Amino acid sequence: MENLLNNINEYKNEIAEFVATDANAVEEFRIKYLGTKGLVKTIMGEMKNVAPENKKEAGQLLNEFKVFVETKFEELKGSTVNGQESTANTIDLSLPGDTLPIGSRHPVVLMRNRIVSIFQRLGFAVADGPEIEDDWHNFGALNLPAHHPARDMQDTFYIQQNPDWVLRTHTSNVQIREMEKGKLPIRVVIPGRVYRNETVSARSHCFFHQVEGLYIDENVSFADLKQTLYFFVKEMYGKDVKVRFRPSYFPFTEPSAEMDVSCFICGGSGCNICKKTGWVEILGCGMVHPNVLTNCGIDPNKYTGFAFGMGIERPAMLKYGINDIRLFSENDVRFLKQFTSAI
Ligand code: 2U9
Repeated sequence: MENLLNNINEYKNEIAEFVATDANAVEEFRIKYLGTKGLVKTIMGEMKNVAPENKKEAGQLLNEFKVFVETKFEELKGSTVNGQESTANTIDLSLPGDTLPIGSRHPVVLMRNRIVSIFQRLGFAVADGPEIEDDWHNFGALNLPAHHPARDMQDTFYIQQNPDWVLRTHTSNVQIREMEKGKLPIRVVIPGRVYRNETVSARSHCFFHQVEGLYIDENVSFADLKQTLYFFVKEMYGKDVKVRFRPSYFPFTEPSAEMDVSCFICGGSGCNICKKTGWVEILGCGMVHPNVLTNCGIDPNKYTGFAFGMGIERPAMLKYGINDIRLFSENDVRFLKQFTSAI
């Protein structure tokens, strides 16, 4: 037992000092110490000569020795790669790592977030719904029955497999779905992508983004609509901006209006953006048509509501000086990385 202990300690010193300069030396180490005729196996064989009362202690010693040799072997393997001295021990772990490129938000997302957060502060919730929609939710319920001439205002993409399905032409389908839930009052904004079968050019695209809003409760009036949109405009375009409403027509609202703001580029004196008028159109709005309420199971004698809708691309183009709407969907990193913001 004494002998075994001394021998093991000697071997340990020898092994600790072993240096491998290449893969061959590592293999030599393995054969010499861990191979079938290696030292570990040989010493294990000596166990039969150990007195029974020492067997337990000797077994522990041998196991520790085996782990010691195996650990050393792993170290040697790690320090040489394909016969070359590895760089594993020469890497300076305190050096800073490679920096990851930082992404940026898409300008449509930046503008969407700005618009939505203003309405959120007024208590509007955000709602979402399908982009592939049936005829009823995109048209019928919105007071646009089949063959209504106003359907032509929105060139529609139809789904070939099912003539009842369309790519939604506005996010109003989500308002309809919210109203059908039958839970009142409703105060929601719906940002989302919409599709129109239009020729793609620098000024218009076959898909774009909108934010629409809907507020339905007892006693909601046109004055509430105006006040809400005044607040939005002041937050969005600044305290000094002027606002005007023009009467308009939408099948789903009555009365309907369009809202202009004094040109935030030239301040109203006239430029290319406002086509020398001093005004820029920013949204459409109106009181929800009683037929639309009835279509969704809401009593128009008890409830009234207002709705509004605005595009996102146009204000984003004005804000960021983007002159071609197609840039939004080309995903050119040189374009995208120009927009950095915390929101
Ligand atoms: C329901 C009832 C009424 C949403 C409205 C507009 C007027 C409008 C356009 C602005 C620019 C679309 O992106 S755009 O081309 N929208 O002018 N949208 S009222 O009215 C609704 C919506 C849902 C149930």
